[in-house]
Amino acid sequence: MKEYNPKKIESKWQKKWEKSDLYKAKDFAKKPKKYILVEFPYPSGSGLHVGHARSYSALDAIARKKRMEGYNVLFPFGWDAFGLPTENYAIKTGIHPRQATDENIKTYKRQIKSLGLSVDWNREIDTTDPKYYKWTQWMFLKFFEKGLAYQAEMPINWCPSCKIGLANEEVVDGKCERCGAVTQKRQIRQWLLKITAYADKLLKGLEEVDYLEKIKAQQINWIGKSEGTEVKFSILGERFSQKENRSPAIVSVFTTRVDTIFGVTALVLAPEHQSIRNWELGIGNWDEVKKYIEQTKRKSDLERTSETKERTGIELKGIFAVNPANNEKVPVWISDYVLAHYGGGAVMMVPAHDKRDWDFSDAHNLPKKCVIYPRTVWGIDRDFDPLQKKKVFEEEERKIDLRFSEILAGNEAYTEYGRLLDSGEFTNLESEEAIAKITNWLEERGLGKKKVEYKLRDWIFSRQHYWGEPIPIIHCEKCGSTSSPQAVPVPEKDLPVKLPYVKNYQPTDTGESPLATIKEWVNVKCPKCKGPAKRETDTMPNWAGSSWYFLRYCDPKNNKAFADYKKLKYWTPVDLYNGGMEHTTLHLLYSRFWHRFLYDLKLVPTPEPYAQRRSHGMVLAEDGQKMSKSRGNVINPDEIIKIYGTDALRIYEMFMGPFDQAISWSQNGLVGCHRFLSRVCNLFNEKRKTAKSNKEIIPKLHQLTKKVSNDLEEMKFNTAIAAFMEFINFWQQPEQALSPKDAEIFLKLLSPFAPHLAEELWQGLGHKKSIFLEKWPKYDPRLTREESFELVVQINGRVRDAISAPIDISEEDAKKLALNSEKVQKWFEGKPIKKVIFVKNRLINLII
Ligand code: ANZ
Ligand code: ZN
Repeated sequence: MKEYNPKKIESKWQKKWEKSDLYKAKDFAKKPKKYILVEFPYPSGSGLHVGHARSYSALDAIARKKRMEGYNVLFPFGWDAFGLPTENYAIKTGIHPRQATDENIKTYKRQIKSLGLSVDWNREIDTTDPKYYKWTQWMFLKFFEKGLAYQAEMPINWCPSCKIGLANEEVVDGKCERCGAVTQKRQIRQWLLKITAYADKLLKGLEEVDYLEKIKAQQINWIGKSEGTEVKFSILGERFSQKENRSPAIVSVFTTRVDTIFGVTALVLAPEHQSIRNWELGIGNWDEVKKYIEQTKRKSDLERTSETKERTGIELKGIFAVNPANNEKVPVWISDYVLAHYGGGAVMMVPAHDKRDWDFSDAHNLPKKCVIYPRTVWGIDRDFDPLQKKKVFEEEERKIDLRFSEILAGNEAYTEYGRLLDSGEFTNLESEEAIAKITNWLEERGLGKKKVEYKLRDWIFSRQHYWGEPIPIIHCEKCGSTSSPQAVPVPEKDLPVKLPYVKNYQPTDTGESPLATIKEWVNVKCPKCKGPAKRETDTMPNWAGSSWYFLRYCDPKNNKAFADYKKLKYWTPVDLYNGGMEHTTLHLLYSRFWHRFLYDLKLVPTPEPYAQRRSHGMVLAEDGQKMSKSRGNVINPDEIIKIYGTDALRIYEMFMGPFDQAISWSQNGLVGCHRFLSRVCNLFNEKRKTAKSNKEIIPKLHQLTKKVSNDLEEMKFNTAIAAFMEFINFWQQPEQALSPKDAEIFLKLLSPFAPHLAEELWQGLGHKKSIFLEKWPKYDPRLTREESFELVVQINGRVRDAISAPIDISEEDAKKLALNSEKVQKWFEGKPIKKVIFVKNRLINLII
């Protein structure tokens, strides 16, 4: 190729690669397997976006390298195609979701192919294909069989103006995303999957996998395991006691700080607390209370627990609670900062030691009682030198006393552990010990017990929409089991329950799915008693199909099972899974749960689905904003490819910044990458005939090999590409030359990043077979030792400069070098150096 012209070569190679099935993953091949997975996209009407191209290009580069390293690589692709956007599009345009989906998939597939990804298209899947969702339904029935799919009354977001149920993501700031009306909560009967039964397994499993730390941390927080104490408060009231034979009502609270129980000043209930209705007669200000309960319904949990919001609440007049630790009577309040679905929906209020309680008490002029004395030096370290101890103690005591007086004066909440004050027989104990002892004490008296709580809630699995997998259940008046009255599973032989064709996808104004209006579909015979029965009309959420799609890639055409166990055994777990951070607590957690359930049924070979999880940052528009249709700042990869070619787009997407960080698009950056490829092309034209590489360039080539190999392993794509650019600058000098064999090494290294150009130049060197059938280059470690490194210079432990220094530089020389730097000098102002800390080949720290 004379001049770099991507248009001439890219589609040519894409066609050749596809024809020769170059990227086919072979079941049971002798080579070691590598399963590399990118999250499959939702084929929306707006087409592919350069954000998609970032992770796809990067993971493709890894897949290509792994093949060249001798792995049997599975790098599949598919479509997560059920869901609301398509349904909404259908409502707007009258185009059937099936037709819209097919068209969108076609566009996406063309676009993804134009990225030159090394995908094995034989394994393509589509979650809306009945042959696929048959198995999603089948798995749902397994959950049902095991009692992990159940029905309950749950609130949905209801838009009173559009008259439809909204998904959480369609509610923005408490308002309907489409019309802006304030949404309400409506109770309807829904299906749930009992993910909470797997809370502990999901936590434990994290220990076995290699996920980014921030991903693990988010899942751990989301599951929110909390160990504490359940404490029972009895509720009394004048009007209660007048009724004969009425045992006092009991309210259980959950606390992680039972050591503060002697500081309780009130009992606070969530407005939704079940007991409140039973006390209507006993509550003096019922009307006011009722009003507050109504108001709460409109708020989201996020609003309710926000640190900054005003602490509202109402006292329940006429009743009070008894603190089981000291039999003290305390008032009972309701407040929306107490959540209904956690810890029994009630808290014991300890304002002196809890920030939220503190704010609440401040807002309502309630008393605060301090019962935890801040930790003293004695409490922490018992074997101090007595003289020292006295001095430090006096010093500390003064500080602590100061703080303590603040706490006592009601100016500050002390929320840490300490020593108990005014706590009856537990006074003077340390918090840790007190928690254990008070819990025991309560337990012996039947007033409380140890308890573990989780933040994780069961997964609401119903959607009142059309474009989803029908839930394969038939409701029969006569049949059903006691746990799920009247719900009869569709027999396996009748799966899939296909989505019927409809003309109108508009949700009904009862909140039911549009399927409810299709009488011929809804009315069926009960599979058990053959009596008249009705189909379930809710569909599954779009998280259903994506919970197991990686299994289907292992055996996509199987019609006897969701996948053959032996194939699963060969391919799973996924070795590397890349996806968005926004999926950490949804898809990633759901699919781990789903997989662990299948594992417990011995249907899959490993407990965890993904051995490694990594995540990419978003690509923002040039102005730093999120790309979106409404802002008109979306960049379409088609346009880029047309002008600059796929390889330039790929290189730029990987070069733009550290892979896990969000980054703004830069047209200049893209142009620079195109120029880089032209230079590579020119170099191959100009320097083609050299027989021998010169001495200087050989170590550079080995260093490049090492850098690119390691950086790809660590997903540092940007620094790998920077190394190519540096190498090219060197090679470009007139006196530098690479032999054909060495130039081939360069091409092999470049091939995962710019596959089309690499293949073209490779075959230009006279090769008949693809470069992707070559072995990944090795380097000689003796040649890769750098001659210089970045010496970090610190002053008093703070980094002030970094200077290039020869490897193995001595402390003396390093010091000289550091003192020569202007940046360093300006920190001295004539002060002498007291001490030097020197870490060889790393840093020098000057203490002044
Ligand atoms: C008394 C107390 C005193 C508390 C103190 C803390 C400090 P985690 O770690 O999140 O489990 N709590 C319990 N149920 C609640 C609910 N439904 N809504 C809002 N808050 C609730 O936190 C447990 C603590 O959160 C519990 O311990 C309770 O406040 C509060 F000095 O009880 B604590
Ligand atoms: Zn029946």
